[in-house]
Amino acid sequence: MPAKFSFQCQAQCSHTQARAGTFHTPHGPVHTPRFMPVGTLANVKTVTPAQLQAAGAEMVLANTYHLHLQPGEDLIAEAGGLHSFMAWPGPILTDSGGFQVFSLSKIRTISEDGVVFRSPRDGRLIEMSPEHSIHIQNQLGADVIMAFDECPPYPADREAVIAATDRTYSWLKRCIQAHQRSDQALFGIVQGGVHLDLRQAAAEQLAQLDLPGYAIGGVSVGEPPELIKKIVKATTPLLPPDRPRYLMGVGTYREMAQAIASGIDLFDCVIPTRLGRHGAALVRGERWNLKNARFRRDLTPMDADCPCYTCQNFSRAYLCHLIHAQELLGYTLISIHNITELIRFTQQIRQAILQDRFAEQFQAWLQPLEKGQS
Ligand code: PRF
Ligand code: ZN
Repeated sequence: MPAKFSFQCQAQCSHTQARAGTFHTPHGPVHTPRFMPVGTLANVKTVTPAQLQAAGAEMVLANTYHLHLQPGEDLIAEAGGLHSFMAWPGPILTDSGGFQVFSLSKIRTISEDGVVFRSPRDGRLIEMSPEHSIHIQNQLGADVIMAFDECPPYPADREAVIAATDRTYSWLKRCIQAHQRSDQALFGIVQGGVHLDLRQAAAEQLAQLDLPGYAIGGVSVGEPPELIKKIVKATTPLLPPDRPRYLMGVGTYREMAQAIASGIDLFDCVIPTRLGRHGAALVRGERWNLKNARFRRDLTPMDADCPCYTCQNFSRAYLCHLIHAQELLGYTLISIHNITELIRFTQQIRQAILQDRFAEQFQAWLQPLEKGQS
């Protein structure tokens, strides 16, 4: 662990693997378990940093792939790095671009060396290698940077998953070699698809490298949801207990509660902001479409118990009106609520772990999904 980082466990659940911890970074602490809002292009869509802070955000995400394409890491470095460019004073994590290259670009070639792809913006050919990704992330200056990995699609042949998992490991070693800054923590990523033996072998290999943190990637890519739980449960026991663990791209109530029960500390997901931009709110575990006629004359707040700016000041009827009129404020207000809601869910779990009441209080979320539930 680089000197400016540390991870302490404050409590361990006596019935599950859940733990409450604090991850210290050069830009402040992250209290875990915690949901991290996604700010792909150096902004959380429609939400200001002040609003994010009020929503309880500690660490936010940004994306190497997107920021390399626009506006470029040179400009961000010249601006003094991501923190000052986007005026976010707290911890930031950048994803490596590994996953985004595979999901968003027309790949030209993929080889041991790296990936060549066409920019979806202007069609130019761009090369991304482990060294290049780390160089870009060193320029961007986030507190946590991610290894450049290959996320195999689902479904994929076992042979193809083995190749991607092996490549992810050899790329990780190159990322470690290339990484220059001691004020940034490099996290490794466990791949292995839905094959538990491959996941376990990868976790054991990565654990040997003594990294400051570990992520589980390659889930939530179209596999049946119950497999996520199995993959996480099989993988976390093989990761070092004194390092933070991050489940990439996961962020529904149920998936987070179940992953926390297996010892996951950090999550990110576009769901709260994507839903917000479509006028949909996460309320007490449900999804509400604020466009619905039932809200048109409803002058009560969305959730009277929610401390967020939106629920404290505005009615369902007002939000329904804004969404119908396609007013931009509507998307902001619903995004603020949704982010607050998922962060608050993880904070409530943290409190429950500290009191050793997690298994009891969150029992309903730890059960498998039944028909009609979300
Ligand atoms: N790798 C990286 N980023 C990711 C993923 C991954 O596998 C996922 C998979 N759910 C989301 N984001 N680098
Ligand atoms: Zn609210």
